[in-house]
Amino acid sequence: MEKLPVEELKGMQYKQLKTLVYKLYSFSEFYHDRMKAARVHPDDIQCLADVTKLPFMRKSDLRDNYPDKLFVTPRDDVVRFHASSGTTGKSTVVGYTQNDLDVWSNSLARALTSCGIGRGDTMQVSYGYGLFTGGLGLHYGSERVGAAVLPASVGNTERQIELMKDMNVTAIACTPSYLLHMGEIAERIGIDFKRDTKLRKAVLGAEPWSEKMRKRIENDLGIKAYDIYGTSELSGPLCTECSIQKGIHIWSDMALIEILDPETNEPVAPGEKGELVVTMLQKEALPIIRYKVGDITTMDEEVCECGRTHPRIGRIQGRVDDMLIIRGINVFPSQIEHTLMSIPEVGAHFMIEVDRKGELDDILVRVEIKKEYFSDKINDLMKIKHKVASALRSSLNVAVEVELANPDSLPRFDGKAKRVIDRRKI
Ligand code: DLL
Repeated sequence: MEKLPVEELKGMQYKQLKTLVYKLYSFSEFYHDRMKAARVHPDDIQCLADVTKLPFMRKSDLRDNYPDKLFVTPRDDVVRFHASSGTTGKSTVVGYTQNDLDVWSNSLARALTSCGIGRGDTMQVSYGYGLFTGGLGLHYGSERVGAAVLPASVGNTERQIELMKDMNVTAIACTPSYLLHMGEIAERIGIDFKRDTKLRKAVLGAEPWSEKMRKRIENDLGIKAYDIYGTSELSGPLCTECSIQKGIHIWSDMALIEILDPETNEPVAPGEKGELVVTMLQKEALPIIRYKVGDITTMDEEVCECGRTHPRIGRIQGRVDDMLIIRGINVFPSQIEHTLMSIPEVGAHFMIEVDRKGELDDILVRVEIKKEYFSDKINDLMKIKHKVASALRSSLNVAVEVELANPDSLPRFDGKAKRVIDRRKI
């Protein structure tokens, strides 16, 4: 499958697309109405390029149909849920049939194999297990290639390093910043990754990172670092670079990708950057057609030096929206605003400051308190501060530092408010 001639792959994609569109037009009210509104009928899909006739899907569609109104299989066929941050207070929920889980694991199994990870490897999965797709996704993918999985999840870094050493871990899956953080802690406790551990490969993603960061990881820690990409709406972590490391292979039998100009929605010229738009060809519980992911990248359709014929996307170069990724968790400023505005003591103005402390992201939210709640008693102010911090923690799933500001002290904006200051350099 990975080396099928491109024309054969495209022919297969066309058949899959046609079947999917017929199915959704007939059985999903949402897609039926969307297609009607866009004046497109399944019969209009006559070739693969006709995918452009189909309407787009956005994260807001998932939010507006919270939690599971876009699911098309009977509820009893759903065997797993995951969720990621939405743009407001509500999460985006995704669901999987057993077949969806199998396809997802197979996608990762191919990907891990292409990075040289398999039987004989011990894979430490240091992505969060739970609603986030990283932990369980990599767990099942790694098991499928016969690696032994150490489901470490996140946190307790010293114990993670100790286990890594004692269990002869050879590969790790985590965010690039967490691996660098582990490196720092290891140094502090006198462990040298190169000398004292067997760790030699890492699949790193879920947040933006750069070639510079790759070099640091490879040189300082002696670990070959591969980029891994995915989003919860597409299933979770899906695809990685192969050993050639010239882009991330997106498996054509599972996903049909387009790169569009985010303003005009027209395809960009080959090799140019634009927004990634994905149609998942095999998803059952929560089908995804022309999903505007919001990530900016490029596409290369040339057959790879590794022999794989499936197209590759380049490094993610940014977002079309204002989504922040804090320690691998997606955070929308609108979500912060939503939470703050539901707290009576908080005024209308706030600022979000993002920085790197050591290797890890750090987020500070400065909020003005309303005049009537302002007090000179430290105790009263501490209570408000804790209330705000715990509300943000539970809605965003990341720890947030909170600083209370005097009424009327934070910046006001004439035009578009610029509430986010991101000082991180990657
Ligand atoms: O982050 C799934 C994942 C888990 C990917 C583990 C890789 C490894 P979400 O939480 O839905 O899913 O966040 C998806 O994270 O739209 C990108 O903006 C960003 N992202 C993911 N991988 C990369 C990467 C997971 N390799 C969002 N480089 C995506 C840059 C990435 N950004």
